[in-house]
Amino acid sequence: MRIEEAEPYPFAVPLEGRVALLMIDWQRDFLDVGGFGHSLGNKVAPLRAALPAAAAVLHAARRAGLFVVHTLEAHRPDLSDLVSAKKRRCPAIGEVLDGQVERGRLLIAGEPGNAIVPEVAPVPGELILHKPGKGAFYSTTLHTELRARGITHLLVTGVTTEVCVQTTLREANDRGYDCLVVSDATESYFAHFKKATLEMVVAQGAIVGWAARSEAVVAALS
Ligand code: TIU
Repeated sequence: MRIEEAEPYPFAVPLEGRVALLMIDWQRDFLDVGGFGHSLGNKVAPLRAALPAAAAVLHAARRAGLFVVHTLEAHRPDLSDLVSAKKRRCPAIGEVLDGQVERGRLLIAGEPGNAIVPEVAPVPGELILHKPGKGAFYSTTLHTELRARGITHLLVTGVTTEVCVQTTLREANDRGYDCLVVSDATESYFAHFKKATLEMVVAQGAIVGWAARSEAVVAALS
């Protein structure tokens, strides 16, 4: 697989390499009005703009037989995996917002807000990983799951660009994966943070990884 149009230079997977797709935190907690992201004071609507591109890459990855991983920022109902510093700075985690009973507790596994939105919902055979941090490798089995399948390269979509996506890219990069973020399949509550993140990922000769638009990724997978 080779994505010629990638920045800062073509993203090439050698014959002995294997690619997986990471779908980061496409959960209602971040996309819905009344969810966790909204509770932090963010306008959530812009995040949905990245869903068509994320869905296109997901469908292309399935057709190509890639291993697909969906992550959720999700804490255990007893909050035993919620560090006190995170709770102190995000007190809404684990709470039910006033007047939002039907949404359940924020950022908790199994609650309505923790559902992946239908546009990119998992299908049987895809791995769903709950993560208590922003990065998908911290306190999860992701590295083990990828290594067990010989994965060397990652395509990454998700929200938000500068928080969970960037943290995961950096964690993956340090573990030896070559990563490409799909630039129109990720979004932030802050347009300038998205732009800056994509720039810093590909800077200095792909110091963290590569970026390319979904059309180029879908074409390379076809
Ligand atoms: N707040 C914010 O931008 N993001 C998060 O808290 N988590 C993820 O990015 N998934």
